[in-house]
Amino acid sequence: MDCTLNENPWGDLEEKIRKERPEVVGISVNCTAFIYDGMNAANLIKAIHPKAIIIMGGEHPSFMAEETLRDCPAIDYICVGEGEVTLTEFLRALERKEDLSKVLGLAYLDEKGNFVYTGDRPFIEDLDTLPLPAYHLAKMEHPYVGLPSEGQRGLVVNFSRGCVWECSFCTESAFYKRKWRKKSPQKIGEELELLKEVYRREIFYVGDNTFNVTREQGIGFIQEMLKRKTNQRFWLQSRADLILRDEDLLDGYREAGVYQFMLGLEYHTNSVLKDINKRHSVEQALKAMKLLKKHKLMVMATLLIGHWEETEEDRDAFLKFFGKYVDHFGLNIITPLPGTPLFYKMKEMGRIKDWEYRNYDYLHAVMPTREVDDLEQLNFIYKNMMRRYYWRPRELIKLFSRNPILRHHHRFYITKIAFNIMMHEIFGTPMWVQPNYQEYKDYLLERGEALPSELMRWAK
Ligand code: B12
Ligand code: SF4
Repeated sequence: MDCTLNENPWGDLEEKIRKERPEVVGISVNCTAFIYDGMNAANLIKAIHPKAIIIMGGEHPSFMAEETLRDCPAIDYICVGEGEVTLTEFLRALERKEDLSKVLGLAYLDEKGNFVYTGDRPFIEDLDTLPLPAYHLAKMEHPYVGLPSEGQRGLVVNFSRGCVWECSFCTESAFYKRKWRKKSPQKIGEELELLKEVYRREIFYVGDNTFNVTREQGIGFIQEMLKRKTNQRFWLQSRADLILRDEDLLDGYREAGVYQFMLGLEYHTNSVLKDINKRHSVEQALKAMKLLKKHKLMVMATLLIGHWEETEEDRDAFLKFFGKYVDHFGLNIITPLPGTPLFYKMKEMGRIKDWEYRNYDYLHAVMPTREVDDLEQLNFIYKNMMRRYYWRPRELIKLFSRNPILRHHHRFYITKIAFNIMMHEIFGTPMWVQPNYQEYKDYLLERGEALPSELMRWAK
């Protein structure tokens, strides 16, 4: 059940649990910002069906297993790390009433309330051994199961896991312990062909942290797509230094259907890049952007502002630098996401000012800078940078670009995302949820005495 697709998520969840009385419920929480909703869901499930065994997985609970278990006693187990094998063994052990402490990758509190971690689950070495994602179980025709900027023809797919670099703010290299594993180009081709034939999907955001960690993976992908001629389009994620390394493959990528590379370029000064352990230079970033343009590939940059030493002049230079080359960008505020090296360092230095995890979504400042101590002021500065970027004539012209992808993206960004952010700021409308989304506490109020009163006390 993907609650983000349900117009009445809390009610639908309650109804499903009451009807199906499941023995085990798995809850997925990837974003730190959503951890409280995961806890609310666990409390609701436990209250209406106390026999249900609840296991939670995903990045945030993996990193903060003990904290999560103590904050929400309704959660019985946490799957730490990759889920496929751990969950299978967990269910098998439950069924056979075997000792769960022998199942690697589990965290729980024992009868005395002591925290138990059963040990690291080894990573799945060969991702080809996994079955295809169960697309037939997903609501593929739902309007939200698409690519926001590309609609129903679009989809997010995943062909590798992890990354071998170690940027200080990055949860994924921490989650996958700097290990990179991939599906073979042939398996990728099979999946894409199925998506074309059965689900009519033609355009993909490949959510891999770093698509081309090895040249071979890029070459294999290009060959496979040229061979299959499925005529699909791709937006890949990579790094500036890898674009330079694989310059000779860029035309091949384009011919294979790639229309855009998203690069984590982050900032325009080498001192900040060094500080966040990015391991590429500003010069490399500039060269990579120019190369992509030369090979008629679009440049999307993900960027990070809000660094400790940052000044107003830095922000001006930042906008000038990136505004010149990128087709579009994802502007984020540096966030000490639990589990990252940045989190532990900032915590130790006492720089984290806001511990409300709902704000850990890259859109809210939770740490001050040397110059600006007030987080609200930083949030204002951030929004102002967005405005300054998007209201330039150069960007507004893109609303009418002849490139349909760029045109759609800008129209989507300005009418939907920017509008949602504005509504969030003015009216406090929650983000990332359905337009008629009901807050959990409002749902409890509406249900009144039909639900146990403790739920309101535990609600987060
Ligand atoms: C695709 C994606 C999106 C898509 C989502 C589209 C969709 N509906 O699928 C879009 C672009 C919309 C998006 C938006 C956002 N995203 Co996003 N996204 C991703 C991305 C790239 C891939 C997710 C994925 O499919 N992973 C592949 C699967 C296999 O891995 P997994 O989900 O971790 O699951 C495994 C384990 O965690 C575990 N597991 C997970 N759940 C469970 C449950 C149980 C019961 C068990 C046993 C195990 C288990 O088992 C799984 C298999 O091994 C990840 C980065 C990444 N590579 O994971 C970021 C990521 C999840 N996103 C992130 C963020 C911050 C956001 C936004 C808040 C950003 C923003 N400010 O706009 C929004 C939130 C929107 C929303 N409502 O979710 C962060 C979260 C970081 C954090 N700790 O908070 C991530 C990790 C990227 C990052 N490091 O910045 N995102
Ligand atoms: S290169 Fe990207 S995915 Fe890899 S560690 Fe850095 S931010 Fe994370």
